Amino acid sequence: VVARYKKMRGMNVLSPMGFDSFGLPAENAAIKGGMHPRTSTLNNISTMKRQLAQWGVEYDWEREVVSCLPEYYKWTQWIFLKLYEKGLAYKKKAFVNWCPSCKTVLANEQVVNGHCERCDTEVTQKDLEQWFFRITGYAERLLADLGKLTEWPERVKTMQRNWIGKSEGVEIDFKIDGADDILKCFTTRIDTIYGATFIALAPEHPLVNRLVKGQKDEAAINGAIEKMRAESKMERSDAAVEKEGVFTGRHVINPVNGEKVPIWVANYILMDYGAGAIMAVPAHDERDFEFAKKYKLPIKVVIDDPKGPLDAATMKEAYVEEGVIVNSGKFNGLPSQDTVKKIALYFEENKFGKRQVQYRLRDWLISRQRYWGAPIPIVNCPKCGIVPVPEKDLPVLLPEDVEFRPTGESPLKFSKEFVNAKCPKCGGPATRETDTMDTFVDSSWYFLRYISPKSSDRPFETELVNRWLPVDQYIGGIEHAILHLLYSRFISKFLYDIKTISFDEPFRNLF
Ligand code: ANZ
Ligand code: ZN
Repeated sequence: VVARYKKMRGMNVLSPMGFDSFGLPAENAAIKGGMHPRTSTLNNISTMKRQLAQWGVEYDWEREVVSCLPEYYKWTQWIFLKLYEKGLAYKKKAFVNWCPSCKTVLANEQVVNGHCERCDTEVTQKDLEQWFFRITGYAERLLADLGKLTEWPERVKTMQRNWIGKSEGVEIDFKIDGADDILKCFTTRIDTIYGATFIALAPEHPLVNRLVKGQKDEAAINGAIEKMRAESKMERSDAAVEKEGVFTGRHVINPVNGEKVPIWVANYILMDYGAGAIMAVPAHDERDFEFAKKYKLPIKVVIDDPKGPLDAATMKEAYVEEGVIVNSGKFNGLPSQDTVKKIALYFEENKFGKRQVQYRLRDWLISRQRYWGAPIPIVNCPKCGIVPVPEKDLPVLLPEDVEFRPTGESPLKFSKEFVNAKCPKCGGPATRETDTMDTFVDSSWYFLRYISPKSSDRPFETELVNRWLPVDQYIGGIEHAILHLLYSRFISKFLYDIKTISFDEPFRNLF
């Protein structure tokens, strides 16, 4: 409708259509139908094209893009290589989301309330070596540039803002009593430092073992910690879940008053946020309050309600609002909100810690142990290590004759012909990377390909792309808010940075 209207107004309209056709949905459908994903995908494409033609939808079919064909995914692999070249694609071992039904890892963005975005199975954690894109390096720009997107729905921008989750606070260096170690804690409420009555560490915190070693009930403490480690991340981040913890027998020194503060390990502290350790202020934080009540830890009021003083002995819940600072030495009487910065500076001057910005956003996990995707263009050489496939050797073709049913390992692993390769660097025998890329990588740049869908020597024609794009009118569902719409913004910014396009936001108007 929009395209037709604009055309009738005499505008130059480019209205293309294409098929984002790699990935789990297409592959799962093929398995269900007992067909090869290629056959079933191409069949579906021709059915859809016939239907669209019958409706009389005016698309420019000369510009059709099909992401599962080599002439397209060659360039998806090219983008991977460019990211690798700039240090923005890397491999690391980490606890990652695993869907036991789809038998593959998932990106954080593909886990919805702890369940797989595709099949709704509960996601578990697995310690695996995987490929990531360093989207966190773009966190600040992805956040700040939301301000440029004046024609985007507020709701989508809010979802992206929350997903990126910027927090400004202080990383405190606590000295551990009777040791040389420093324990770092991240807080957004440094104004409550005098109210810290215990420290809480994530059960996975690297200092835990050293702290507990030699304590008289070491075995019991370790048992309790093991139990917490076994709880799922999903459970542990749920505010409603029962708080569990154990005292390590050790203390830190609070730098502002020299007080000894006991160190606990607690299930509600997550290792992959902030420092994986907190100063707990039960009087002013709900979770800390619940924990302190359960384990009979002291509660100390340091922010008073302007409506009347608080009494730690009778408080029924934490007071989490702003107020007047009390019981806090030289900061007494100051308004809590305006004093955060002052105390942060005081910490920096005295080398008690430093101001820090944290993001919730994590790097984008892009490798999948599934068949129907673009192979990651990497060769592993016993001599040279990880070696990128040279651009001239692209595409790395997806083999057609493999058993593609998911087993938990990439089906490409079982194709000798695919796996065995020559190292591009030393020419010696090597093996190919067998994971495929997340289908959201394919769709993070397709709008650029519409401009010159048949270019065979480059992903897109920069000059034409700069003339037509950013997209004037983009239409899509809310389910893409923190997936496709975030990934496309990231990849556009990257392509802008390597000077292949002249704009760094891909979609002007979003409906
Ligand atoms: C002391 C404090 C006092 C806090 C207070 C809050 C209220 P956001 O806004 O999400 O960044 N925190 C820090 N790291 C954590 C982790 N790894 N796992 C669980 N909780 C963590 O929240 C920052 C606050 O969340 C931090 O500030 C810390 O608790 C907690 F009255 O520190 B606060
Ligand atoms: Zn699944």
